[in-house]
Parts: sequence; C-alpha cells; structure tokens
Amino acid sequence: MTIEVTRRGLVAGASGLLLAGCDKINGSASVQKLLGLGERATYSAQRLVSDRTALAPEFSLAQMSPLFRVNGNDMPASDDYAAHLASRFADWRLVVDGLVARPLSLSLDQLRAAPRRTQITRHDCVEGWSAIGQWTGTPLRLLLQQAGIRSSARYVVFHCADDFDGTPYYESVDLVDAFHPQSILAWGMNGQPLSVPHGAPLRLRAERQLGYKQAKYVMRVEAVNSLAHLYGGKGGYWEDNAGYQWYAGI
Ligand SMILES: Nc1nc2c(c(=O)[nH]1)N[C@H]1C(S)=C(S)[C@@H](COP(=O)(O)O)O[C@H]1N2
Ligand SMILES: [Mo]
Repeated sequence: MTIEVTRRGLVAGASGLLLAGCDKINGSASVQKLLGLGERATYSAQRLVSDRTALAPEFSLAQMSPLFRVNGNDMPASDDYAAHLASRFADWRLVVDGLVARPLSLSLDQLRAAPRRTQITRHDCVEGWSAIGQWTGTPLRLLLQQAGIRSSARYVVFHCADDFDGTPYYESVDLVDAFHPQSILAWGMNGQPLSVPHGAPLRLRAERQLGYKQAKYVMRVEAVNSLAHLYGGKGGYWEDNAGYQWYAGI
C-alpha cells in the first residue's frame, strides 16, 4: 500500500508537469520512463491485493484463431446424451443445486434468453497449445445468485455428461472464480451454437484458469462446502487421475 501511494504521488507529479504543457518535457525519455515505472509499480502493487479478480486479456475478432483445437472427449458416450442430441437438447435441463436456497432447472432457451456476456479469450492447454476463441453465455454468478447460493458454500462443482473409461469428467472452482465476471456457462462459440466437440450444449469458460478446468458438457452445477466427498476427492477428473493441480490459475 505504501508503495502504491508513493508511486501514485510520483505519477500525479509527472502528469502535473505534462499538463503544464511543456513539449520538451512531454517528449523527454526520462519523463516517459518515470511514467512507465509508476504505472508498473502501481500495477504490481495492485496485483498483490486483487490478483484473483483481475480480468483475463480479451482480444479482437481479427485475432481469433482460424482453428480452435478440440481436446479430450469430443462426444459423450451415454444413451442419455445421444437422446438429447437427437432432440436438439429440447428436453435438456441445466440443474443448479447443492447448497442453494432455490434449486434451478433451466432449459437452453431460458439460458439463451438470460443476460449474456461475450468474450474473446485465449485458451491455454497444459499439453502445449493455445487458441483464441469467442464465447457467449450466462455469467455463472447470475445463476448462483438466482439460486440463492448459501453462505456455507465454498466451491462450485461442474458435473459433465462424458467420462473416461467409466469415470465421469467433472471440475470445480472456488467462489472467487465462480463469481469472476469472465466466468460464464457458454452456449455459443465464435458466433455459432456451441458444437458437440467443444461441449454442447453448455460448457464452462473460467478465463483465469487453464484448459482442463473449462468443463464441457455441463449438466449440473452443484454448490458444495468441501470437495473431499466427490469422486476422487481432489476436485476434478485430471486432479484425481493424473495429479494435475486443482488451482490452475493463469
Ligand atoms: N467434459 C470435458 N471437459 C473438458 C475435457 C474433457 O475431456 N471433457 N477436456 C479438457 C481439456 S484438457 C481442454 S484443453 C479443453 C478442450 O476444450 P476444446 O475441446 O473445446 O478445445 O476442455 C477441457 N474440458
Ligand atoms: Mo487441456
């Protein structure tokens, strides 16, 4: 805090000089440097206190990757999912339950009619590839607020329709990520309905997290107090089965 205030003072002083309207000072390398230093120092001091809630970078349409890779499962194997796909998810419902006052059951039409956010972000997979794509969906915090998430809840779990050799895929985030403005349940990608390989009908985009946290084929969102009683107890499929870190913040 002390550093932040001091640097702000410096920047304010330097801006005062610029406002005085001296072209030579304005263009001088030392003033530019001073401004840059102030900005960086303020920024890093800021990040010490608000790192978790900072926004992930967003990109322009022109920066989007021509091809967004598909990774992991590209189609859930269950009969249930096949039936939903055949009826274009007309009877599909997203369930929001667990530690909530009012459990929700929402159709895809209801989600599409709800307030939405569109963001163009970079997806980073631990296997060594990245891609920039555009995602449209319902802010997760709105659903949690509508459901009346209880104060005893500490994590939000995403239950998926797919599995690896019979072990279901799932993921979880804490409430900082669940309420982050760029955490959405996306039903659209690159201006189209979300495709099956990318997680139709609904997937998580939590933009401050690595690729494996971005659960596809989300069927149920459950608010819980602890992750210990779920599946392998480590909060996610890859966390349980391959030792991936639960906190995969970027
Ligand atoms: N349900 C489910 N979600 C998943 C996966 C998966 O296999 N099943 N793979 C994860 C991994 S490792 C990555 S990199 C991304 C890939 O998303 P994409 O196929 O849209 O590129 O989804 C993540 N979410
Ligand atoms: Mo990944």
